[in-house]
Amino acid sequence: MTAVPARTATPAATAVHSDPEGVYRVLSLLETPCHLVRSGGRAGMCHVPPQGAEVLATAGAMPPERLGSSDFLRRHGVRLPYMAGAMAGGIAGTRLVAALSRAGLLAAFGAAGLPEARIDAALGELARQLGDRPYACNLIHSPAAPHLERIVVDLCLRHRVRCVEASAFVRLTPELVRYRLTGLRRDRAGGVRAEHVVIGKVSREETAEMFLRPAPEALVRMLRDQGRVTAEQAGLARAVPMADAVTVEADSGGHTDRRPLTVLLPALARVRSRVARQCGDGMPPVHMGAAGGIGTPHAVAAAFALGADYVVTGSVNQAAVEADTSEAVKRLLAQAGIADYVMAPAADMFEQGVQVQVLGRGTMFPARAGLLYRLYHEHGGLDELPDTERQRLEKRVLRRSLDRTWQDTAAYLKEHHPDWLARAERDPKHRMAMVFRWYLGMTSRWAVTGAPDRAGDWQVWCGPAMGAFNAWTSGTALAAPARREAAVMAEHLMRGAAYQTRTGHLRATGVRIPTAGAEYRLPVEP
Ligand code: FMN
Repeated sequence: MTAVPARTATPAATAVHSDPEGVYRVLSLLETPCHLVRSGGRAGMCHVPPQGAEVLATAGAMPPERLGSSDFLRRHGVRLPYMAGAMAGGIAGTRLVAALSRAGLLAAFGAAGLPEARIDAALGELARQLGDRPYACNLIHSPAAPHLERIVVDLCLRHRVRCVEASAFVRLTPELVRYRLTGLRRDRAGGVRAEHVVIGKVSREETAEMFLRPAPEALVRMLRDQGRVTAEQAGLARAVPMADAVTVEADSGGHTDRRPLTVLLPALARVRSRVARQCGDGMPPVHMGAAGGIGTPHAVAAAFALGADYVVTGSVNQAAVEADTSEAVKRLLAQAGIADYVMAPAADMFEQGVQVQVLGRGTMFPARAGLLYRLYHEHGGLDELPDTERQRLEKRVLRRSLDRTWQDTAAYLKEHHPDWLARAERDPKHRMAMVFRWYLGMTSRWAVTGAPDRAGDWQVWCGPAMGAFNAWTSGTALAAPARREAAVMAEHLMRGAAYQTRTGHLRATGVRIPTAGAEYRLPVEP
């Protein structure tokens, strides 16, 4: 409401726009402040108020890098506070990680479920291609097979991976602590440098807390006594939290507690404040990110409005050109709506009744996997299955005999988990679980390879973020699977979020944004 003195500005910058297209153009130039002014008797938007104009409202520049935490950008050497979370089985593979890293964004390689040789090759490839650019490798907690954590940590150390995304940890393990501690150094100023960055992914208060505190002393002592970390590293452990960042995961694709982000993020931010108070000022701050359900600019903007330092996407990246899954699955994902997801039994924790969120449209997997869990729950072993159920299983689900499935399962267990084989030979219920897990494991593989004769069995981890992304991009260039490059998707999500944030600020000061300017626009050209 003040008249501003004239500034040196181009005529284009001082042009006052009141037509919808002109207003959108001004609002969408995010790198420049914008003003609502009254000039020559009419109100409109401009970048620089013309001489004598009355300024009614102002919004500062809002480039996407201004969202979230600038400290996060520095710590991880990235351009935007945006991360692509891991996708198991190498779906988040070298192509996806490298594409995002080259665009200045952080992405985690999906090491879970891959054999050692494939992780080794992928990390070698990333180190060669990316050098010092940012990227991460997923380290997934494997309580049933702890040696898998050791393998991944050894590979990360060998290939000098500077960041791990640690997920599914219900307690801290020696391997995760070893990774963190072997990166600790004293810097020249007498402080502590943590060269092995840990990003913990959690969905509960107690697991968040363990990442927010320093490594437990008993584990640190054990690693020191075993000579797996030096005495100096053990001594420095209490000066830093276990993680540099904690990703708070709400309703997501794959393993999920399905909590709303609006509940979870503020609750875990309170835990962070409490722990920070208890640990004192010397402890470096831990960034907190938001994951789960993020597939539109509005969702990104909402996560930052809730206080997130950075955002993490997952489901939408599976549809990216660079994702290592089949083109057929990407086409299926492109058709998914916001309600096309269901929970289905998880392969890794089938017996415990753990479920994962999967695509429910275009595949029969959820129903078939549900049948397997019901049969497992109701019967003591394969021999106890009623004939009708057995036939249904063999004809419609496995499409091979139970005997043959058991033979293949036994051959696999003999090589990879001989102790599980011994138990399956003794215990018919365990044998049934192993046979059913064969199906659950194969269904992911059939999806990744796009096996056409098994299209009805494809297991595709995915959450509603995918449907939201499809609805948002409908009728635009990004609707086509071939146009969904991961970095382009990220860029539009972040620019769109900055746009929505800035128009939100203007709205909060009483400015009425015309309908044409209410939404960030995607390119529509082919
Ligand atoms: N998170 C992990 O930490 N490790 C994994 O191996 C893993 N695999 C995933 C596989 C797929 C296909 C998807 C969609 C997600 C997976 N996630 C995994 C979770 C993502 O990294 C990310 O946190 C999550 O998808 C974000 O929620 P959204 O799906 O709603 O975007």
